[in-house]
Amino acid sequence: MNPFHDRREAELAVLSALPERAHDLTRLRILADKKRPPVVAVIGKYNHGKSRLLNELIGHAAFSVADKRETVALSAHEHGGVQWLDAPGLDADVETEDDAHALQATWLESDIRLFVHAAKEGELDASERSLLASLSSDDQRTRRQTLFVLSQVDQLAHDQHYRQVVQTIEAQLPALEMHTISATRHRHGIEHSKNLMRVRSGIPGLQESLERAAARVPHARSFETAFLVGNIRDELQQLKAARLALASSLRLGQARQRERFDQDLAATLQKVAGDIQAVLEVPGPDHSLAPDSFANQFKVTPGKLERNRLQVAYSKACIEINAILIKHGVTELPLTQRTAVRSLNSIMIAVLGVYVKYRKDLQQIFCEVAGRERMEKEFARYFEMSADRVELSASIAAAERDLCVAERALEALLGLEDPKMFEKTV
Ligand SMILES: Nc1nc2c(ncn2[C@@H]2O[C@H](COP(=O)(O)OP(=O)(O)O)[C@@H](O)[C@H]2O)c(=O)[nH]1
Ligand SMILES: [Mg+2]
Repeated sequence: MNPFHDRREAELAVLSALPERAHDLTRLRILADKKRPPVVAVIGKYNHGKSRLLNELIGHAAFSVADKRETVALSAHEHGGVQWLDAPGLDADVETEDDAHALQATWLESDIRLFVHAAKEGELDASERSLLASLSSDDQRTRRQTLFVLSQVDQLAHDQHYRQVVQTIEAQLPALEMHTISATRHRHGIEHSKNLMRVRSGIPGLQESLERAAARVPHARSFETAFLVGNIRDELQQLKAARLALASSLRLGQARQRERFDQDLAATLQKVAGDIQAVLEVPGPDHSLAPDSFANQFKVTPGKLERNRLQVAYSKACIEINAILIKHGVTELPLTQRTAVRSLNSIMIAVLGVYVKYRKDLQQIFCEVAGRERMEKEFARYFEMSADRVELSASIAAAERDLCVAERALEALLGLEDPKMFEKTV
């Protein structure tokens, strides 16, 4: 059962794990459209004869041809079972947002790219070479196809000049076959029924190459789909592994920290119990229980001495326990428990209270099992509420959320690989 409603939802799930894959996800959506005809797009600088070439290939003036910058956005025309895309020229000096959009759309939508360069311009410039290199490496990656077209060859009057330009450019091309064409000759050949001229215009040959390329498109699309999905899956699996490792190491750290705290606390409480026991196990009567009289107000009495001894033992125990708390970062009461009386805002007071202790109290608190267990429980509770521990828990929660995002993206990818999953709901 696919947990995603539709393709968009699955895409968003992948996107939230890999936002930089937006382009690939859009491309995958385009590839999933089985009814889409092969898409041929022209790419090249403006005024190099792209629009006119398309018109000659289609057989009528579907796209506007001009000496100035004409095509501003991407325009499309369907003919002969092929979708033809005309894009504005690429020119670094007049680069506009339209150009960027058109180039982006060309990259997204095209199965076959016709890279057009006018012969009269001579060699390829740096931007053309770099674009050709990207196209050709993309061809290798995705099995899309780029054809290189040297256009307007009628403008090179001398054969020697023509051969020189062809040679120069061939040396610049990254393993691409070159199609030399002239739209003018093609038109002339047709209009004046000069078949040889028509054939020699190079356009019929280009048409044949395009037909062969179009026949390869279904296979290329399956390949590209599998390639992109595989690529995204690899990345998601790595992401998932990294996030799993982070979450587990944080959780392990959290458990170890708690273990060390519990051990330190238990050892300290045991030592304190021993010390208190020794203080309590003195022979003779318990003078601390004898109340002071008004007459003895300023005298040292056995009762006062004993209560003093107990108080010192109690304070010593508190100081020892407090040292362990501080060592483990338990330094302050949580905000919600603080009072206006600063001196009372200590965890020791919150757990043990402020009253003077008698032997019975010290016995219960420090030496009896129930008392020890109560302290362990209470101090551990404050440990978990300490700032570092709270922050650590929050990091673990975030890491676990991130892990879920990666896991959900992997699940969503199954739907993107097999578009049938969404067919019922679309
Ligand atoms: N001589 C000659 N001119 C051409 C050829 N192809 C296009 N042109 C001219 O070059 C100019 C620009 O053509 P266009 O197709 O609009 O170029 P784009 O900007 O790349 O689309 C127009 O004046 C076309 O008539 C050709 O094969 N030979
Ligand atoms: Mg144009």
